Amino acid sequence: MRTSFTSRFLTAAQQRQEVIRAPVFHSFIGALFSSVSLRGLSMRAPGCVALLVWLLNDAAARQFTEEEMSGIRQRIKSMFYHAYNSYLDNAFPYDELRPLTCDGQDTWGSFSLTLIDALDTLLVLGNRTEFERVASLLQDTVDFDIDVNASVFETNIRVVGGLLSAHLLAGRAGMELESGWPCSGPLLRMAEDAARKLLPAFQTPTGMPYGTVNLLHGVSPTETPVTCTAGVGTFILEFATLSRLTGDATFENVARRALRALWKTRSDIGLVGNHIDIVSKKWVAQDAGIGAGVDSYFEYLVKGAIMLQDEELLNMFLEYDRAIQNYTRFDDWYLWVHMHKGTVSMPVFQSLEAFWPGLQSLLGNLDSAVRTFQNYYSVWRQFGGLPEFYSIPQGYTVDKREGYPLRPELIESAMYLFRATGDHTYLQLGLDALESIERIAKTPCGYASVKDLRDHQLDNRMESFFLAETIKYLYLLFDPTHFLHGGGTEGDGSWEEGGEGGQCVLGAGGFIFNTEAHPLDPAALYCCSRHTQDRRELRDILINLSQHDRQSKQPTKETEGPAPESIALKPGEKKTPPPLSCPVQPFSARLSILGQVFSDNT
Ligand code: DMJ
Repeated sequence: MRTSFTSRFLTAAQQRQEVIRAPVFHSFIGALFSSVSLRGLSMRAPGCVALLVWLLNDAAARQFTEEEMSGIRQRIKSMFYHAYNSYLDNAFPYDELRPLTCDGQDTWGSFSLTLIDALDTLLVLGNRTEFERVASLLQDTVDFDIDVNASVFETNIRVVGGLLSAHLLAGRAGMELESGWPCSGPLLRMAEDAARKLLPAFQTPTGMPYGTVNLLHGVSPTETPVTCTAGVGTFILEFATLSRLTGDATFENVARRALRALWKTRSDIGLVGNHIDIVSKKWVAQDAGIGAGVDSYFEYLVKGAIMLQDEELLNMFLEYDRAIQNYTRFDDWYLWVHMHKGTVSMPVFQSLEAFWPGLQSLLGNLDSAVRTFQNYYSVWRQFGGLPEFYSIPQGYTVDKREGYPLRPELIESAMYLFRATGDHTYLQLGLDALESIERIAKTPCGYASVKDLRDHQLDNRMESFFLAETIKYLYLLFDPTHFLHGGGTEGDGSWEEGGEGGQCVLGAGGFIFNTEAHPLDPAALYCCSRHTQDRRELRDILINLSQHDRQSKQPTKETEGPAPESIALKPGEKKTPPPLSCPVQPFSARLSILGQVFSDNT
């Protein structure tokens, strides 16, 4: 069976050039909600895969009652609190808990990463009081003015994403909100503060960012220009959210510039590699695939398209997807191929790739998503977890990549597919995951990464994504009427009001999860953009009026424009709010400010 798979994908590789790449036109809405699978069934394995799918479906014949699901939700909560309390007791204010030695360590920075990453999970589990306590604890204790070299990518998805999400959920948590929320607020200011520290990384000739930045001093002169693809293309969700909430376009602009620069580097056959030199634009690692180093780039094109209703991002993804389906997909597995030649370079499934069926289901490509999920689920069942790398022809783990660091991706896909199909197979995976993790990874002090799935050796590490993502997706899988699923139509998903005079209807358009599972609310972006637009119009009026006033009083150098503003702040410098910073001022109040300007000048 293994040999036959190898020969099948080699044959398929030879046949690849004969695959008809039909030009397909999709309207924006149509593309989001209809299937755009571009390959025929010709390469799918007939017998063995069909049997496997049948067997797995048969296993899924088991139906979960509401009572069982509620019991499982309680078990997931206990899992969360075992890990969370242990982090607080033994590791805070360090970034992470070390679950074997029962202490803490800084890993991705020095900003209590686990607490920031876990904050919105508290609310997802319904713990408003602890959410509120931690939100204010973080405001008092976390400082981003630190001499630390931090990953631009990780700081963005975990810290900026976590704070933005907590900011947007603060209303639902019943916290006291400052006037102007959701377009202003202390957690939003923290997110902006952290993101501003990342901006120096984007000041490159191409606009593609460096991988690491010192939070106090900016990019080191010795910093390597080589970074991974996901490190360039995983900013649009957080940065567009920041820009649209605060009215400062800088963040969205740098994220878009990086995306456009990366898009231009794709190969003639429409693929991108794994690592790129962001100064010379040369591809340093030329393996193309959907896993480590690339994964969230594709995720952000799709989710960015949905959150921002952005056709440019969607079209980029659809073009990549055509090439991915043509060159990398074999029997609903996705392999690694050479980005220029399309020849197979690594017939390996990586656990990070397990987000793909969920992403495909967002695009409406359900059939293919279901089949790919079944492939990945078969690996889970073989090992009781997903090894980092799995050799598809050999049907076994890859040397030195046998670990399972409690990643969320397969559970994440199960959540999307259960929402899309209602098939209880996905609940079964959830229960398997819960039981495996309890059995293999639980320690008296938390949950430990599995170093080797073959003998269940453990590593002294509990990554922050275990609380931010793995447990959150697991809980949401078993809570189909949770407000994060409902978009205001199901369960307790009642809409929430915010903004001036309650004019923002929040949560109405559903939520988009960033790649660290932090939910973002597109309705808030829309609402605050409207206020920003009003504010800009008002500012333009004021500038015109004051220029007119100055010109009439003294002759000036007419051609002199405003000094170009640096996008980054100097160390220790704080951003001063623009003179008209209240985002939700009623129009009548703005008129009175206008009146004030007149009266001051007269
Ligand atoms: C998370 O930090 C994010 O999901 C990221 O995109 C990929 N890796 C981990 C989880 O596995």
